[in-house]
Amino acid sequence: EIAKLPKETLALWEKYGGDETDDKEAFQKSFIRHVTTTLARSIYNIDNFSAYQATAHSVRDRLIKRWNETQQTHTEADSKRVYYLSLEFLLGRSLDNALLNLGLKDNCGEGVKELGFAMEDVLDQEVDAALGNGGLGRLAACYMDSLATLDYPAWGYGLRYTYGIFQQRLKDGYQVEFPDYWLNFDNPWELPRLDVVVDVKFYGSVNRYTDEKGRKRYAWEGIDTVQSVAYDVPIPGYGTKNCINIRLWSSKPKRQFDLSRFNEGQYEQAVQEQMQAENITAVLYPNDNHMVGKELRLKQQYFWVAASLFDIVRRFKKSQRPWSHFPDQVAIQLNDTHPSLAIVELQRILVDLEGVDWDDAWEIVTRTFAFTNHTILPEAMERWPVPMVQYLLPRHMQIIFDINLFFLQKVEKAFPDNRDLLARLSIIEESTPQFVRMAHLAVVGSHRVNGVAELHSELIKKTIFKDFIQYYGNDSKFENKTNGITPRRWLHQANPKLSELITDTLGNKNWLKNLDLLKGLKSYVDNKDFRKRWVAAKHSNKVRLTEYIKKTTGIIVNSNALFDVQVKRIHEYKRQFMNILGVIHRYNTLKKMTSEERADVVHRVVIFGGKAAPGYYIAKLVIKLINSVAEVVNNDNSIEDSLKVAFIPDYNVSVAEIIIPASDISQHISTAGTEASGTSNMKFVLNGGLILGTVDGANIEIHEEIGDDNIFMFGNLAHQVDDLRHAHRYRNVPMDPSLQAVINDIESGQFGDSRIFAPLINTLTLGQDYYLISDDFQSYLDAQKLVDEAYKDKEGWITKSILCSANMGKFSSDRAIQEYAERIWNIEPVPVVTKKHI
Ligand code: F55
Repeated sequence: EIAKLPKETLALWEKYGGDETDDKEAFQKSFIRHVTTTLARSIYNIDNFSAYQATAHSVRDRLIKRWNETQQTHTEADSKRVYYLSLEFLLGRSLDNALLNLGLKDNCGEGVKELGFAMEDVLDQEVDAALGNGGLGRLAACYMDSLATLDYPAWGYGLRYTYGIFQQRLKDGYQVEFPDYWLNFDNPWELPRLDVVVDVKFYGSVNRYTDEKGRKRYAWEGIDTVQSVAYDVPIPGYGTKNCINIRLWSSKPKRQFDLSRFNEGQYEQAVQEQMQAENITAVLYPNDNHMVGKELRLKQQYFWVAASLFDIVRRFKKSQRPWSHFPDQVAIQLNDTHPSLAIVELQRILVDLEGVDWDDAWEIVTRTFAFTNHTILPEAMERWPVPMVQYLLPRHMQIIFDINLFFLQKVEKAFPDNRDLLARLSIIEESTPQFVRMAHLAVVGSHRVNGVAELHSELIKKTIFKDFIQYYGNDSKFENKTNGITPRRWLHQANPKLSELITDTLGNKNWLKNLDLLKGLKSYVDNKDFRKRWVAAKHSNKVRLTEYIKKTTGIIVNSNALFDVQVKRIHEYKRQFMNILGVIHRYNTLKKMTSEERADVVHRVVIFGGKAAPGYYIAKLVIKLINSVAEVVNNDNSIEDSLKVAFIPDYNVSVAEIIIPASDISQHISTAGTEASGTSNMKFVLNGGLILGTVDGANIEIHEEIGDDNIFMFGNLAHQVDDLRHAHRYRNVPMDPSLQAVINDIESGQFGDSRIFAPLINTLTLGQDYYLISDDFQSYLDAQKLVDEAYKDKEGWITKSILCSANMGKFSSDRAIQEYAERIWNIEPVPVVTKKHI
């Protein structure tokens, strides 16, 4: 109680609190203080890494102040909050982003320079926070940036993995994985909240009893308790004081040791319990778009969901409102099905612990949750064996059965005697053993379900959720929310030259908060000086990438060549295989040409990057093939540097920031209907790179925004896929002749021992070409030809590049978040008022 403090005490707080101002001198003072106290070093032994740490800690001090003010403001306002539950937050580096968003960049840059360091080198010391696989995790990070920037009272909840996504190295052209022990050198971007601890139970049994009102009640007696400790990651908004929080949970044993066992000399068992608890948040599962049914993964999910809901409910209870107000105070967004147990956990809290009647509780639950689907690939659908759920979470399993029963009873009423419909809609798959279909649970437990691009949102209604449409109707529950990306990181930070040009041209930085303003660039498309600076920015990004390629692969490429990029997780549906097959076709075409003929062709550098899941054999073979082709092509002097191939190792957020601004063409060539949205496609085009893509995901909407002249689209359409697959399965479809020629080249040993690649080639033959490479190959080669032709017209290409960027306003994550806020969460911004330091 501040009011009860003596005047003198208050005066001291006012006098000495909050001296971390934003001017250069104050920054330098804190830098030196952190070198000497936090790091226990001095001017005599400080290197770039210490300079990074001192800078980071100085920025952290200022972040924490804003974070505190934000939390106080939100507590006082006590308005509705949104909670974004995501098992992955792929944040990347934080220092540059914090400097930019706090408006400290210039003062800090100068301050650091005067103290003897180059800011670029300092920024380069930071290790990525890589707590995610790919698109889904990076989307969560972009959304947190926009939530903060738009002043929304929002929280993220996730897990603090000790090991993020593995580091990728290459040996003999093969991927090898190394652990990503990112916390090795302390993490200045987290605030350990060792006092915020939640007990999470597992296993045990369920007891039935009659309560004082004579109602049948159930109580779960868990036997294995693990502690969940909060680590808070502040996320500053751009051009606002708002600084929101991502709360990451870390597991630790409830008791340090089982002392009785320890005393009995059973040291190993005593330590084992401790290790099992710590195991829960040890490692991020490295699969994207693929489900692995390991019990530890299910434990991760419940551990995270239980701690997060305890926290959310505790916060709600402070305001002493009735439970019926819960959905007016709390919106919870489920990032894919990974947190679907939250639906069950909230129902359990309300019914078992708070004594709310089942139907009232279920109304509260369904009004609270909304669910985002990111894929329709069958192998990615989460299904958990009923016996596993029963053993780990016996009460939750009962509740799932009850949720299902009451749901199916309603369906039965609407569609009497339609048993097939009931079976198809059921949350339980009636196989042996039975499975819990997490996507069905998420749909039934949410008031809104959204896909992540227009085509994808239509497809989910026709495929995986078709039967739900029959029951709920077409327009009630299912919506589209096309993904977005934050222009702060993906243009301003990653491409400072282009950003500066845009700001100079438009006269201010307002475009960073309102990306639609980029269309103002269109009137400069013929301005000579503007075009010159545009090209110069692109070229300097290509030079930067050229140096990076040399440093990481030893391959020397020409920065004047066309840079053709495909960087994303390696997956059969994304068809990096088709890309490298196209490269082989190009190579052998070039080899057949005379020197004079070759003088006319556009020189290309084909750049690949991306990780394969460690257990994904075919994806790993694709990496090997790319490197084998690169080896041959790059060392063949006969083609006179007209083609180079580079696989950049360890693709991650920071590497993306170097690659994306340097591309001329990027490839987004998934089999139509398989890539839900894609988000890097947006990043490339925003940076003035063109797309070579299929009619899939957000490519379609990008095409709509930027127009026919500025994109290269090819291939079969989503509605044709089923028929084509059917044909491959039951008829003898001859392979496309150009593709057959390329396959023959590989099999002839042109790229080394061809036996290595047999399983990969078999996917096209024995595997019935499930991803339809043969069907799209000719149209792909034709589109590549058009790219070459267009690139020869230098001036025409510059125009395309400018118009690409200028028309990308729609794909800001600010637009996406505003749509979620208005249509799904029903939340309002809460601007942060600057508090005094008391
Ligand atoms: C990770 C773990 C599991 Cl169990 C399943 C999926 C993933 C995952 O990483 N998915 C993912 O990244 N999906 C992607 O989401 C993006 C954001 O919506 C989309 O743009 C992209 O199309 C989709 O593949």
